[in-house]
Amino acid sequence: LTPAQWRSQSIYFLLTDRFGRDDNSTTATCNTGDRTYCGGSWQGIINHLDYIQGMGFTAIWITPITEQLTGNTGDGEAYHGYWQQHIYDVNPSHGTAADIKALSAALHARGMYLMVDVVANHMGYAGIGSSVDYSVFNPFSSSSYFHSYCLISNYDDQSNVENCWLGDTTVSLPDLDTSQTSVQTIWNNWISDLVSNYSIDGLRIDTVKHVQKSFWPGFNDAAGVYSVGEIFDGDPAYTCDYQNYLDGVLNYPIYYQLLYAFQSTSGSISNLYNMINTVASDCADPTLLGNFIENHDNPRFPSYTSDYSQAKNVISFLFLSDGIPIVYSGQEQHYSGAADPANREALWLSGYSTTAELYQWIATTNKIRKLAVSADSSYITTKNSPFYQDSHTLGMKKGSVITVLSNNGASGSAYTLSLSGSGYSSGTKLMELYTCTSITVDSSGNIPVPMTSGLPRALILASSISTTGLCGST
Ligand code: ABC
Ligand code: CA
Repeated sequence: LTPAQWRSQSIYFLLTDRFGRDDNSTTATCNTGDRTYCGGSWQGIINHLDYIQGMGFTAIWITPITEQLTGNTGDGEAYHGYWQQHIYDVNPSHGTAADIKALSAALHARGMYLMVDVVANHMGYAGIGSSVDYSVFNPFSSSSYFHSYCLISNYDDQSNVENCWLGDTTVSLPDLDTSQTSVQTIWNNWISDLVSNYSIDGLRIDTVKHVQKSFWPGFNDAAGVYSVGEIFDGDPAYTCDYQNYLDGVLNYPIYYQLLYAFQSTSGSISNLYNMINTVASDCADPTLLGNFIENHDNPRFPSYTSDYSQAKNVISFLFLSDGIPIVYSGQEQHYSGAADPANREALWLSGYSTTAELYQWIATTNKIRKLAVSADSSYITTKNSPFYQDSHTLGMKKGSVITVLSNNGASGSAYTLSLSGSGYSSGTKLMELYTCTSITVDSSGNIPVPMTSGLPRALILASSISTTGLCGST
């Protein structure tokens, strides 16, 4: 799938080990603190695609499929998939190559897509970096393919970030010398074959900032599909530059400001407002970024606040601003694990509840986004523009959809917001899509938006909802 085709998709991100099991158990224990395999598998994902599609997702992103170091280290097992040793084989703990192909086929039969996480920066080794037995790797079976051992010690020094090693002294992440032509050739051939063997539609690329920028265009081209890179950094100037080398990047700059704005009722709306504009100008194409508020590396949103209204606001933002929305498995169940490894709870323990409040909120929000896409062919490439802010409220407009967010929280009172600056003229008829309330722009050109309980609102021209199935239309 091309970048242009990915723009309108929505992605459900899961750790293969933690989403679904072959036996469909909803009780198998999974103690995150153990950092060991819990029994999820590729077949287990196939078994529960209805659950994912029921929220309106059109794609899944799965953790790396390559064969990993085995055994239990002082840092646990390689259940997450980022400690690879054999890149031409798949992780037998998750199933077989045939299972991955079956997953891909099952997704495609539903009109859904497969995004796979890949790692080009490093391999994984159980032991200190000074005593790695390189013969365990396939390929890269000699030290000559790697940078010499040093742990990353200074994140402000880009050459240290690129040429020294991630990991610790218990599990090393031997750092490939990606400046070598031989290493580049192996990776480019590998990614090209991987994408075609498993009919992969897109890539999430790990540890992008740890490899020199000039490596990425060749890798992205060889993949031939949309690639979104992980640059774990909240500075838009730093992170956006990578979009000049890869189709997309994960939107860490927005992640932080979205979190800060909604983690409490006193979060800064204006910092988020400003960051929307900064990212739109610093990044080459904000509509190709990957938006998220949770992932497997950071504390889950409910570990900061248990408030459901705040959780709904951040979800609405992910779907109704520029970029591709990404929801991390468990977010829809309001899981609250904090730092790695606590944020990697098994989804099956929720019983795959489709009545969960956020499951339903995501389903509705996905419908709203799909309505916007179908009502206006330029919606998805039209830049989101924030146009209103007060100390608790943000108003933004993307194409024909106005989104109003509030950080007042669930105990916020009911009031009518007089929303100025929308550009709509007096008498324009709108529909609020979460509550199906008709609203008419007032004589001063302000929109009287009924607010309550700190919940978000989404407004569209009343005339464009027919036939969408939203708000009783048929
Ligand atoms: C394991 C254990 C942990 C234990 C750790 C030492 O070992 O599970 O409990 O604490 C994989 C596994 C992890 C595992 C690691 C290391 O490997 O999933 O469980 O941790 O063995 C990606 C993946 C991630 C994966 C790897 C490695 C990379 O998403 O799941 O981890 O393949 C850095 C990397 C980033 C990486 C992340 C985990 O570490 O850059 O690619 N993620 C600063 C740095 C970032 C750094 C981040 C976290 O800290 O700048 O580069 O990410 O360490 C903001 C700034 C940011 C700053 C943050 C903290 O503050 O703007 O720059 O990030 O304001
Ligand atoms: Ca590196």
